[in-house]
Amino acid sequence: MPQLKRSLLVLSALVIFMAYSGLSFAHEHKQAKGKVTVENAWARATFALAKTGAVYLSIDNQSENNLKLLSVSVDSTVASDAQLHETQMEEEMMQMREATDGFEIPSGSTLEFSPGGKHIMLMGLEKPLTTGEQFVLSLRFENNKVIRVPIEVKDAR
Ligand SMILES: [Cu+2]
Repeated sequence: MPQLKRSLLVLSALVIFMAYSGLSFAHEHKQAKGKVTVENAWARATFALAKTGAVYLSIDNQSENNLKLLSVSVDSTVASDAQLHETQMEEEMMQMREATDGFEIPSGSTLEFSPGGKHIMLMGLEKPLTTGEQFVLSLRFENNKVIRVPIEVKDAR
C-alpha cells in the first residue's frame, strides 16, 4: 500500500508540473530560486452580441525578484484590445477603470484577478466567447518577459 501511495504522489506531482511548466519562466531565469506560475486562467462566456469580455487568473511570484505586470494582449481575431482593470467604489457604485501603470507582484506574493475585483478586460470582441473554446492571452512584464497563457472559456458560476 505505501508503494501505491507513493506512485500516486509522484503522478500528481507530475500532473502539476505538466500543467504549469509551460507557463513558468523559471527555466529562463536560472539564477532565480523559485518560479512564477499562472494558475486558474479562465474567461467568462459571453452572450451572443457581447462586445466585452473578462479574463481571470492568478500569478504567483515565488521568484526572488519583484515583478511588475505591465500589460496584456490577445490576438486581433479574439478582440481589438485587452486591458488591465481594477474596480473601486465611486459614488456608492462599483466602477472599473484601466490600471494604466500595471500591477506590482512583489516576490513571494500572488496577484489575483477574480470576479468583482481586478480583471482583464477584452474590448471589441470579434465574436462571443463560447464555453469550451480556448484562446491565448499574453502577459507582458517589466523585465521584457512575456508569458503566453491558454485561457479556457467557462460558464460563470
Ligand atoms: Cu473592466
